[in-house]
Amino acid sequence: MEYEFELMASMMCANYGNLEKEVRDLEEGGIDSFHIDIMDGRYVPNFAMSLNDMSFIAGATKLPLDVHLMIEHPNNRIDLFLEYLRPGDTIYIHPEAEYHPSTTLQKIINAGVIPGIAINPGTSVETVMEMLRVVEKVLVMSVNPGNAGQMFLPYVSKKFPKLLALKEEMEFEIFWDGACSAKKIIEFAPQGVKGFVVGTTLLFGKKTPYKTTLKRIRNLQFS
Ligand code: S6P
Ligand code: MG
Repeated sequence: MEYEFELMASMMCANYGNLEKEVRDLEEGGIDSFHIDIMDGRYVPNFAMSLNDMSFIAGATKLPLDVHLMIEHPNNRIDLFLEYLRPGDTIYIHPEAEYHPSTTLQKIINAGVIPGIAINPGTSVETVMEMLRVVEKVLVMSVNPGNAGQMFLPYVSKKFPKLLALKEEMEFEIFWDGACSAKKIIEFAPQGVKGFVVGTTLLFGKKTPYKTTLKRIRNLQFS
C-alpha cells in the first residue's frame, strides 16, 4: 500500500552556516514545506527562529511556509509575520498563549493565510474543540514545545483517534510535530495524519544527503 503524506522540514534544525543552500537542498530533495519554529523565550524556555529567519526563507523559496508561533499573546505581534506570508502559507498559534485565540485566528484568515492551532502534549482535544471548527490545520505536539531532539511522549498517541474521528465533520487536517520517526509515519499516515515535521530524528544532522533521506521516507513500506 502507498499513502500520500506531506513532509515539513524543521528549519530550526538546519545548518545556519549556509541557510540558502539548506533551502535549495531540501527543495531538490522534494520537501513539501518549511516548518518555521518561532519562539519568544517566554511561552517556551528557548529562542529558536525569529522574524528575520522566517522572512529570509520566505524570500528564498516559493514552497509554502509552515509557521509555528510559540509566543505569548500572538495577537499583539501577528501583523509582523503576516506581512511576509503568502496565500498557501500557514500560521499555527498555541491557544493557551492567547486570551481570545479565535480573534487571532480570524486575523490570520482575513490575511489570506491558512489558520492552524498547535496542541501541546498536556492539552486535551476537548479544551480546543470549538477552535477545531475554525482552523484548517491541527499540529499535534508529541513533545513539549521549545526544543528539537526530545523524546516522544507516548500518551500523545491517544489523542489521534479523537481528532481523526472529528476531522471530516469539522473540516481540518492533522499534522505531527516532534520526534517524528519512520515508525510513526508508518503507523499514523495510514490512519489519516496528513503531514509530519521532520527534524533531528529523521533528517537533520546526519551524513546522508537530504535527497536520499527524503526518498527513503517516501518509499517507506506500509503493510
Ligand atoms: C519543538 C518544535 C518542533 C521541532 C521538531 C524537531 O518546539 O516545535 O517543530 O523543531 O520537533 O524534530 P525532532 O525530530 O528533532 O524532534
Ligand atoms: Mg514546531
